[in-house]
Amino acid sequence: MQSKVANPGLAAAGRLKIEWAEARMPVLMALRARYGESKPLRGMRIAGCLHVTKETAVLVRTLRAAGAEVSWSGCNPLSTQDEVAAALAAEGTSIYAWHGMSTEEFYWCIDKTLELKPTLTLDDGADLIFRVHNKFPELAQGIVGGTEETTTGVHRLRAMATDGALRYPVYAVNDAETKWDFDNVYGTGQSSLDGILRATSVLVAGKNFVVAGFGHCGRGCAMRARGLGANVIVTEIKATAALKAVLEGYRVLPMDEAAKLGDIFITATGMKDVIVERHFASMRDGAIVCNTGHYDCEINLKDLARLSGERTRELRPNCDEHLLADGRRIYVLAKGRLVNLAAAEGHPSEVMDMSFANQFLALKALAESKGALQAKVYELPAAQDQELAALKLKTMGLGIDVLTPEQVKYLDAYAEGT
Ligand code: RBV
Repeated sequence: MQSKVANPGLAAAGRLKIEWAEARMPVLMALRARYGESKPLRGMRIAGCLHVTKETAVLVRTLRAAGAEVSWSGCNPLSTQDEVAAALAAEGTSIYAWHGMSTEEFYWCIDKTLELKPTLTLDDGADLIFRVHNKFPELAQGIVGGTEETTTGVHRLRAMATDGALRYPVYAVNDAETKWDFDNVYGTGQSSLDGILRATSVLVAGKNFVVAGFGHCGRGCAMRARGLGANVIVTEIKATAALKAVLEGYRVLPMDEAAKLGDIFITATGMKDVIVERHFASMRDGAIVCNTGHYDCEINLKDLARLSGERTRELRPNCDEHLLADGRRIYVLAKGRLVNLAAAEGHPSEVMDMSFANQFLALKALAESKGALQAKVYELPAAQDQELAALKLKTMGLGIDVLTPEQVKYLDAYAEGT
């Protein structure tokens, strides 16, 4: 077992964080208990590339308890929780991750995990699977399949599959209802506001809060910002999404207009160049700008550096001030990287519980697939969502109703109308 972390001495603190998460992830813990004996992942070697957080540690422990050998890296240079990485290394997981790494180190870490010669890959943003395809294609033949955690990654993998470039089957974990309709909305909503608050401590009430993109993540951010009393403005490129935002009661504007009004901006689009030079040029003094999309390309920081002549200072942790020629100040949080993971702790454990239960079951399905799957992007079975949601409700002490046989008959009846 090999690893490289920031400070192995942080392991004890990391264990406490993981313990806190385990107490809030009952569904994943139930899977650990259920499969700890039968070990359906025995013989599997899993290379994972996903934010090294306390919740991810609960997943890693569960994969190992089910018999897998694991080698891990983070999927973002700023999202690793160093205590957690130290704790995982101390208990024998091969892990290469530390907070604040360079891009070069980021890829070095991924390449180290591939030395395991994985039979399964787990991605968040598809960087690992791209690495296999582009740099180590010879590894693909030994890989049974992979999983992908996030919207951006699934989008790209689907494009690869359409082009016939994908070499092995991938489960789109993101597309499970118990993932996207919870993690992306409530997880992103809460953790993004959490990141903004930790980095700035500003009052949100009464502020003009601009959300770029009204997908699931943007919807969560808008909802939580409104809950704190902000005037939410939404920008969109898709007519139906914009219309939904309008009917939710948000103001919808093009970014060119919103840029002049916003006090706080958050991008949640998955697209590059959402906030560029002309937007910075029209922003108010003191505007706060951040991103919660997977990649750090949504805010064009090169444009901002040009405008500020690089007159930049770190005013607070995760909060850089950029001074423009006319004296206006613009604050960028977490260097334009995922604000919820870089400036806070990522999504809360309760919501990652279901996302990572889906990850676990997807990897188990691949391990048991015995070559039955093709090199395509697959969705998880819808019935699994109902099972996971039912289990989650049970752990919350909540019950639901059951249809009577008469009602079931009524559901599909077409012989009679009114
Ligand atoms: N995400 N993980 C965490 N606490 O471990 N928080 C967020 C955590 C994942 C989330 O599932 C999302 O799809 C992805 O990070 C974006 O990179």
